[in-house]
Amino acid sequence: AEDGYELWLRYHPLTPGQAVLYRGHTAELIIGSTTPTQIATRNELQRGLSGLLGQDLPLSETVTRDGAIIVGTAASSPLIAKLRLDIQSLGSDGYVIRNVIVDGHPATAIVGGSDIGALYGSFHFLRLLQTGQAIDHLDLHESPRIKLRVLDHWDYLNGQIERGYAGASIWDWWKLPDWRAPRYTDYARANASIGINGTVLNDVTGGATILTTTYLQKVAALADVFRPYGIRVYLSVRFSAPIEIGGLKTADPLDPQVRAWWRAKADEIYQLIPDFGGFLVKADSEGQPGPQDYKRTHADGANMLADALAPHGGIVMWRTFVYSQANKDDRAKQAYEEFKPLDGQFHANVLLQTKNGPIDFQPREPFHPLFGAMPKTPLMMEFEITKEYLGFATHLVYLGPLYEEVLSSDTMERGMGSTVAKVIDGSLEGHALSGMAGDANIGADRNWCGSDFNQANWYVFGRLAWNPTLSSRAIAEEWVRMTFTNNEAFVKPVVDMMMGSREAAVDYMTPLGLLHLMGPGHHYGPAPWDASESEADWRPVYYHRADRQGIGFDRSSTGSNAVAQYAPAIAAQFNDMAQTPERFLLYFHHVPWDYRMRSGQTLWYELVAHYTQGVDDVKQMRATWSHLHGYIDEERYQQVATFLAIQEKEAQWWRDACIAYFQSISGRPLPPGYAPPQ
Ligand code: GCW
Repeated sequence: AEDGYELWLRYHPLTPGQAVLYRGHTAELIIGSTTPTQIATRNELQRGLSGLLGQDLPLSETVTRDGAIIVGTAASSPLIAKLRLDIQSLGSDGYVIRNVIVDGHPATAIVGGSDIGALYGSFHFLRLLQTGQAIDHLDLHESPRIKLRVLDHWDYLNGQIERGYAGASIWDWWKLPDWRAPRYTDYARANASIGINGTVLNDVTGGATILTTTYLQKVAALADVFRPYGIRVYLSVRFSAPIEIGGLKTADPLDPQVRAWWRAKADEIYQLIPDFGGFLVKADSEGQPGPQDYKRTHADGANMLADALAPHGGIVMWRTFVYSQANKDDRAKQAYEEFKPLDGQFHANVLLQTKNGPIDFQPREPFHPLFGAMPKTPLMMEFEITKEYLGFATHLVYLGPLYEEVLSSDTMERGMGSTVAKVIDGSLEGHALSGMAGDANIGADRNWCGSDFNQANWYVFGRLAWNPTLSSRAIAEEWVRMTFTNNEAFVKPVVDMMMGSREAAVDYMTPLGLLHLMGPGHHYGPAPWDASESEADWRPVYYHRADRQGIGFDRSSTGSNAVAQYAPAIAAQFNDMAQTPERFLLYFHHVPWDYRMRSGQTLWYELVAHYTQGVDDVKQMRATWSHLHGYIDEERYQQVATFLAIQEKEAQWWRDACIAYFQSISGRPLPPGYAPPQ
């Protein structure tokens, strides 16, 4: 049965027409099998090639015929050393895939800067076959632009997942360290296939238990499984752990005993896990403990942990998602206000992990103003892969365009072209450390992600972490071909559907720069009317600020002045209602209902039109899918069809609820021809 377990690594037989393309180039496999990574690479190639081509490739020590595939590194293989391929500049994770001649025989060389590079190259080679590309004129040179490509799991030790919509955690803490479920290896394969090289196993708001010896042994077992695939483990740590599990009276980062406790804890971890990656920290945010509890700064806290890890080569990913004082005038400003003054104070092994936008993973936000504002500090991107605000498991929303929109935004930090991608890959300011994190959507469901299409969001995250300038459309196409079929009649409409899906969700949930209209707490479905509880800044009404005159949050110089956190040229643009891109209009301005939009319509009519457009787009997605019956297996086809029906019903719910509510505030008539709820 097609339960989606294989993800994009399906390796089902190619059609005879496709297989014929590869026949002359897949005659034998020459690959070392000394190290665990080499063995993993060989196993993957054998599994992939025999699955795709329907026959096993003979292993060989030397090139004996045309069409050999030679895999390895110059250091591990004299045959490869003799090829003298220039791969130095590509670094250890990089690789070259190239057609060469060996002893008169045409061959394909997959050469890594290290064993891991060769593993990445092998996955790339398999992808070429999976996506039906020619392999007879290859000269590919690849290396990752970002150093740390990390999944953050929000998994609690009791198996629950914060914002998880795909079942329970895949980490079976009760059976670890003895039972190493085969799924852990499949997890590592899937991640390595897209270049992910780190995983934070536990939630950022969990307790300190993970740092006890008992749990560290379990963590070490997972690290052992992941190591051959180039994946390091990291842990989220609770700032007050020295109190909770260390018996100390304080967690003050400048207290010598606290510092000694963390040093000893780091030493213990590295005894068990020599290549441990480091710590992720959520501090002084949403009730979490942190250095501010002791009147210290984020830099004091991060540096203390960094110093404990530094002797072992570990790093700290310190989150900038701080969000503490309920009555600040504008939540969007807090991170910049707290962190910007600390630029230059962080030790060399600290990255500041910053969410893509200033609020919280909304369907659309402008890029976070910290990108481009802290030149002396490596900023790490945090994207949310799990669709907390985007319809959980069932809504089909491909996040590639969201990620791409943020990465290609221009911060103007050093003039035009200072994109967010260049800030986070370190190239703009010459930082050696760089990183991208994705809050994982993985759970124990058979299909890992709660829906087949959610797998694409894990995939696109990994591909963009490898190279943040890739096109999300090209990535979608790769994924569709690998996950479903190479049949063009299927690929083209499905890629188009994916590419439009995020804008559809923006339209039926939060168009024109609105955000956080979701029901508080669960974040599913519309509740723009919600003004409950005293913490006013957590409620939808606080974000949209609709009144009789208009709607939107004034962040211009007449309002909270959050615009001033951007570079001057961008601030000037966002400060001016007429120049603000309409997709961000109500994020930056409180706009009269009768304001004329670029279309010539009033804001009120335009708002209604966007909501209706969102519903129409989902109807179109459903229609597209209904024409694709028969191209893929029945199981996955039917589930997608059913989920799209749910999405259409709920898009309609969003539209009707939001328009009814906003009309009760605006008092404006509905546009002529508006179809009321059925
Ligand atoms: O988006 C919010 C989520 C919380 C999450 C928090 C964070 C891990 O609603 O569930 O907690 O962000 O990123 O810290």
